[in-house]
Amino acid sequence: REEINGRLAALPGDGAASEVEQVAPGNILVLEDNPLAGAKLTQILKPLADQLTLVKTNAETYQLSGQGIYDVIIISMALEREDPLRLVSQLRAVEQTRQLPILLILDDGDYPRLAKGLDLGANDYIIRPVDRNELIARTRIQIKRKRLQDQLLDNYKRGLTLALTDGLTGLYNRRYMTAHLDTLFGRSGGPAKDVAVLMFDIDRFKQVNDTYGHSVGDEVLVEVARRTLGNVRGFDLVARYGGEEFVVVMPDSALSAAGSVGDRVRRAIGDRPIEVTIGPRSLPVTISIGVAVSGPDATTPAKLLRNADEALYAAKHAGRNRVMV
Ligand code: GH3
Ligand code: MG
Ligand code: MG
Ligand code: MG
Repeated sequence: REEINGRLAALPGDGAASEVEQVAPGNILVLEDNPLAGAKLTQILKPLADQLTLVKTNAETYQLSGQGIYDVIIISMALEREDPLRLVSQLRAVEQTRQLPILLILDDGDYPRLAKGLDLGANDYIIRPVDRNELIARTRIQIKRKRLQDQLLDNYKRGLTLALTDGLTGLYNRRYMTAHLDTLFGRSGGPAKDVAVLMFDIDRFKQVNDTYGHSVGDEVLVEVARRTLGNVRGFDLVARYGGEEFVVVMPDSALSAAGSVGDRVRRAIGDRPIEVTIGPRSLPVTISIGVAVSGPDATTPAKLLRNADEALYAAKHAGRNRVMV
C-alpha cells in the first residue's frame, strides 16, 4: 500500500492519489510456466491476495477458474508450451468465466498478440519487465471491479426473486405463473396441447386465522406450499395465486392424470395434521381443488384459469376436501 501510494502520489495533477481506497484481498489465479517469473509474480501479489494459486497450464487455469472462487486471472503471454490466447477465448466462451477479469502479462513489442488478447476479452495488460507497483495497481482495480460486478449481479437476482416469488412461501407468484402459462400457450395465442392446472383453496381458512391468529395461518400456508411441492414433478410450476389460493401448472398432462395429481396433493395435505409452533401445535387442514386442461373450451390461459376456478367452486359446494374436474 505504501508503495502504491508513493508511486501514485507522484503522478502530476492527482491530488486524491494519496488516498487510494483499500480493497479487501481477493483470490488470484496466476498462469505462468516459467518458475522464476512465477515466483516473482506471486511474491509481488501476496499482499493483495486472500488466496493465490500459481498454475502452469491452460487446462489447469480453465479448470480452476470454473470453480467460481477467483476474482482475477493473471495470464502470462510468454508460455513455453501453449498459446494462452486460446485460453482467453475459452474462458470468454462459457458463462461461468465470461465476466471474470483477465490481466495479460506480455513481452514488450508483442503488440499484435496484445490486440488479439484484448479483442478476445482480456480486461487489461502489463508489459514486461513487470513493475511491481503497476502490477499491484492493475490487479487491485480488477479485484475491485469484480466485487462491484458481483454486487450488481446479487442485486439483480434479489430483484428478480422479489418480483417473481412470494415472500412467505417462496413459491412463484401469480404474475410469474401467468407469464409461464402465456409461454406454454405460445405467443401467437394458439391452443396449447394438454396444459393442465390445479387451482386449490384451503377450506375454512378464515377460521384458522380467527381462532389461532394470523401467524398460525401463515405457518399453515408455508407447510401447504411445502407439501404441494413434494407431490408434483420438477417441471410442474407451483404458485401462490392469492392469499390462500394456489395454482399448479402442469405441462403435458391430460385431465385424468392431472386429476390424480390433484388427489395426491389433496391427501398430502389433508391426511396428516400440520404442525404449528404456537397455539394448537397440530392442526387438521383440508383443501378443495379444481382441475382444468387446455383444449377447445380453454383456448387461452385466462379461460383455463376460469375453468379451474369454476371447478374449485363446485368442489367447495359439494362439501370441500375434494377434487373436481
Ligand atoms: P372456504 O372453505 O370457502 O375457502 O373458506 P375460507 O374461510 O378459507 O375462505 P375465505 O376466502 O372466506 O377466507 C380466506 C381467508 O384467508 C381470509 C384471510 O384471512 C385468509 N388469508 C389470506 N391471505 C392470508 C395470509 O397471507 N396469511 C394468513 N394467515 N391468512 C390469509
Ligand atoms: Mg379463498
Ligand atoms: Mg374461499
Ligand atoms: Mg379458503
